[in-house]
Amino acid sequence: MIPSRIALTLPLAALLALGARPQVTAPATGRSALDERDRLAARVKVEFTMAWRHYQARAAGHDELNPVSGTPHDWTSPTVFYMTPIDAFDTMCLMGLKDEAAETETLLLNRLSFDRNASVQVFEITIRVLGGLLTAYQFTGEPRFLALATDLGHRMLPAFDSPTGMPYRFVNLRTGTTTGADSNPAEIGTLILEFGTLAKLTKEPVFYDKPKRALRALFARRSPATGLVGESINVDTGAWTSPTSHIGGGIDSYYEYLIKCERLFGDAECGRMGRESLAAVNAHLADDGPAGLWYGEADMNTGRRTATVYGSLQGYLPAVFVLAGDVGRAARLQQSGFGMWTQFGVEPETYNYQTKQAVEKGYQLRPEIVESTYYLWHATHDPTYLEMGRRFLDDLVACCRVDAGYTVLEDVTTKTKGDRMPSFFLAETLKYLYLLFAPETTLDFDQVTFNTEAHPLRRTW
Ligand code: DMJ
Repeated sequence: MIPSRIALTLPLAALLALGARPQVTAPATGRSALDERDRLAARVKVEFTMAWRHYQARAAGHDELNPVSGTPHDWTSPTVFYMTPIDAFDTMCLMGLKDEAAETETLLLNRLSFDRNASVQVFEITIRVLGGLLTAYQFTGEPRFLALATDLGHRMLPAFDSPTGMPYRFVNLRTGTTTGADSNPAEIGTLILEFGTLAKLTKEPVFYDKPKRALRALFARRSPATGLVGESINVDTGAWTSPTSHIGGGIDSYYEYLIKCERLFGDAECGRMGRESLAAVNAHLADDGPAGLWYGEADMNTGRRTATVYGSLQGYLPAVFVLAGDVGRAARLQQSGFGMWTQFGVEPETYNYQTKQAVEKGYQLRPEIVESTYYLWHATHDPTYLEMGRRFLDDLVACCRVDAGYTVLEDVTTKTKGDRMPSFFLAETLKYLYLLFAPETTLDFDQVTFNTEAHPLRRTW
């Protein structure tokens, strides 16, 4: 039972002064609130275990589960990466699921081998597999995880051998052949946390230097007029192939990694590039009015507004604002995102915040809004965010839970179900929900930097 409501706490009052507009009521604090958090954490753990067991029953040895049809889905055939186990492993460790973690560790150590004639997407494999292997190593101390990560890192290094230093999108793990010169800021700029950690752990600086050079090359090509970047760029020529700027998919985690690069490695140049980029974003992409704070799209060269769409991927930005020290802005943007969620009962992939209509109506079980809730909870200890998290959990159970796990929605307005449980649901969505409710001793937020797939990297070097 959720305890009785109490008056707003001081941190929230401070946020209100900054313009935040909370619409959820705060639950009680004290012993009963702690009990309630324990109960919610236990619920998340039960849901994770249920989803994992169904993956094991119907899709073991494959990348992902299609939970409605009860069939497996593979990124490559046969799978190279065992995407769900590798992505979910550190969540099991954090939840104390010892049997599941032991079984997964054995599977990964016995089966993973990267000497494959397979062309893989550098960004996805870095954030899910390299990130997962590095945290598996840091959680277990098992040197074979680091050896696998090192092998994978070496096999992906040829991706950086473009004339600009910005990586190609795809690399063949056996031959080093690269393809995909038309790339984007997210795929170019979301590599340094994982490769950089590998550099520190192996003492091979090349793993840091190459993604850092890519970040510099990308930042140098921002518009001199606005400071914004576009959404696609050719890594051979360095020319922008789309001038559309926004904070969503294709650009999103570039901003995130600039800020986190300074947090994890103490790299002040990354921090400077990150803060400059966020200032440009706030100057040209923010729409701040009576309908709340939103971030839309603009032409990178002129700053002219080209669309007023936000969406589920954009929900990471409050978390980045928290790390950058702007908690007031984070709280206001989170409130907008929460309004988008509650309008439909589950958020849509994209949403026109002027017309208040869903544009792309699907929901991919994405974690970003939960991730920002966890960061805001950590920054404010405002119980409003616990209540927000409870709402997300209830809605996920009501709308996305099926007999054999959790599924994406095709349409949040009708709640029509799709048939996929992406690996990030276990790696991120349920992990952030669990950490929101679990005792803070479960993971010391200040000692870790989450990669964009929610793998918590620690500065152990
Ligand atoms: C994840 O793979 C990562 O969070 C990535 O940064 C964005 N897309 C998905 C989750 O939505």
